[in-house]
Amino acid sequence: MIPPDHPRYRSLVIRERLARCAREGVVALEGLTAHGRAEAFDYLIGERSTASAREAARVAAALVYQARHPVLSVNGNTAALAAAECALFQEVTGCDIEVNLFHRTEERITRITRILEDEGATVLKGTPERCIPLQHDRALCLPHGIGSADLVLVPLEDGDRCEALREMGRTVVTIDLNPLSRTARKASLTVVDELTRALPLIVEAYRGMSPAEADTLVSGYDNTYLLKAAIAEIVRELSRALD
Ligand code: PTJ
Repeated sequence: MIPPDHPRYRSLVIRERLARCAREGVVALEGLTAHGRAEAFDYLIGERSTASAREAARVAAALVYQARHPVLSVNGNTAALAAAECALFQEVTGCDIEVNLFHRTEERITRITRILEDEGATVLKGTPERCIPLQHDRALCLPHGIGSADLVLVPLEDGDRCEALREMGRTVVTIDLNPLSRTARKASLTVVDELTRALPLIVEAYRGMSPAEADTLVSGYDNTYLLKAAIAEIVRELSRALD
């Protein structure tokens, strides 16, 4: 039992949830190390949505707004941390949701689908095909889902699929606390923020979006500039850390 007045209460509750989800087979064991790395980066940005993250979230909303067929790709960590946020994202944007796993088993797909559906999401189903030129199981996608998406939102991604999707001409939006990760650098747009903070920011921006604002945001953004701004915010946070 974690005492609610513990100074790191939220962080400890989230760790406990991820550990339980790992025991239940929803989160891959490797997902726990991915979470640890993210926690470290979250410390560095001050555990808050920075100005550049808020700007990136508005651009993400604009890209989704303009997309013909946006798909939110969900893995084990994303389902364990943010199933409700994913369901709300779908309700507001009308996107498809597909479960796509690096450590793929049918049992994990079923469990993750159930967690999303319990929160009210509709999850695409069907027979996957090797739609992406990759050697591992992330190649397996639904032809009517990621296979035909023009935009794929890939939170907590592991790099090579992002690159392959970009080479296929798709728009890739990622949410990743690590501004230096391969995904962060290869994506069309990276929101350097914690998943459960970033998704609601994108939803909020989407709700107020107009076609003209979407045009302005999409034509004016530069992912490298946003990543450099995120790094500058980390440096500023560090320089104030012990004041
Ligand atoms: O469920 P599976 O089988 O698809 O596997 C999922 C994992 C996460 C194990 C797999 O995708 C993986 O190994 O990912 P990586 O290469 O560790 O990359 C995950 C990225 O997401 C890292 O750069 C982390 O910093 C980032 N990340 C992890 N948790 C969060 C996060 N970014 C934002 N918010 C988080 N909560």
